[in-house]
Amino acid sequence: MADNKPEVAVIMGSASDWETMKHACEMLDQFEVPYMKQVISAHRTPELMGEFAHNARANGLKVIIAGAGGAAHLPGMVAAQTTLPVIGVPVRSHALSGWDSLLSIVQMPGGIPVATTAVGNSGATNAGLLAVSILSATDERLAKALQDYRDSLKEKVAESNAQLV
Ligand code: RP5
Repeated sequence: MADNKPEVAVIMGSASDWETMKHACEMLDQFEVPYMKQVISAHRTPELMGEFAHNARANGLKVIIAGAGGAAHLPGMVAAQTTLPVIGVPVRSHALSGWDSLLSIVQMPGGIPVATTAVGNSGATNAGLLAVSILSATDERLAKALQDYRDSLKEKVAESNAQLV
């Protein structure tokens, strides 16, 4: 749900991360949360990253989802420059299957938190859901929508028994 007043930013180090990060956007679309999406590279566009992070709260953002692969410093470097919650998504890399991305993002030294998800598509999906969950602390509509979503997962499990033939 692209909007003039996004509450969530979905940023990624490269357009090559989009195939993964689109799953976060799909969840935000599903819950009708306004968001923006942008390629911001920690090493190719460090000034843009700093400007984005420094202005994020003043620009009305409430949660930042940052996906990156390899030496994945984008989530940590953004978290270092904003007090907004940052969710890091480790994108699966070619060389090390995402181990490098995961360890780069998850091992933040104490003081600057990054909430790290699983590697890849599931992680991006959960990043979208976690952003919704954070917003739901002060948004009744989202709290109810999340409960409905959980109930639908429960129903799917019950229905899946019919496949055991
Ligand atoms: C990181 O390097 C990006 O997050 C991406 O996952 C990885 C490879 O980038 P490209 O070479 O595909 O642009 O910065």
